Amino acid sequence: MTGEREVVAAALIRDGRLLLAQRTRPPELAGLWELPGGKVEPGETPAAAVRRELREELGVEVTAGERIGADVPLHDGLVLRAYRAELVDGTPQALEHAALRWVDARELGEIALVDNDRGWVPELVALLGA
Ligand code: 523
Repeated sequence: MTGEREVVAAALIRDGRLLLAQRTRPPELAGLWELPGGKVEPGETPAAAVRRELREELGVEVTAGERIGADVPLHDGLVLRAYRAELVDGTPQALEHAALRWVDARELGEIALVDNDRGWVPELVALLGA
């Protein structure tokens, strides 16, 4: 048996704002906003997956920090987990998303997030220092 496979999502915070990325796919998620990330590859640590996904999706170098919020069970034995991330180098660009936005706590409460990421809002608001 293989264990559950993890999907990582990164909470990148700078100057009291959280980076959100607007999905382009699949059609039912297109236009909704998420914490950027993706599937951990076999043999890869979650922290390495955070670094790789943000390099691929945003063109930045980050370090991955502590987990935040609860696990979110997905389809097909996948589990979604959020980690803090710190920007080390570069300016985020929407290389694989429709757009990027840095949101404050109020904007985070109003933007159309993907359902799976909604449960993290209280922890994220606390991190934003609202
Ligand atoms: N989510 C999600 N929230 C969130 C992420 C990064 C991912 O709900 N913040 C879901 C969306 C998909 C699954 O997790 O159901 C995999 O995310 P995806 O598609 O961004 O990961 P990839 O790009 O690694 O997966 P492939 O489609 O296989 O390339």
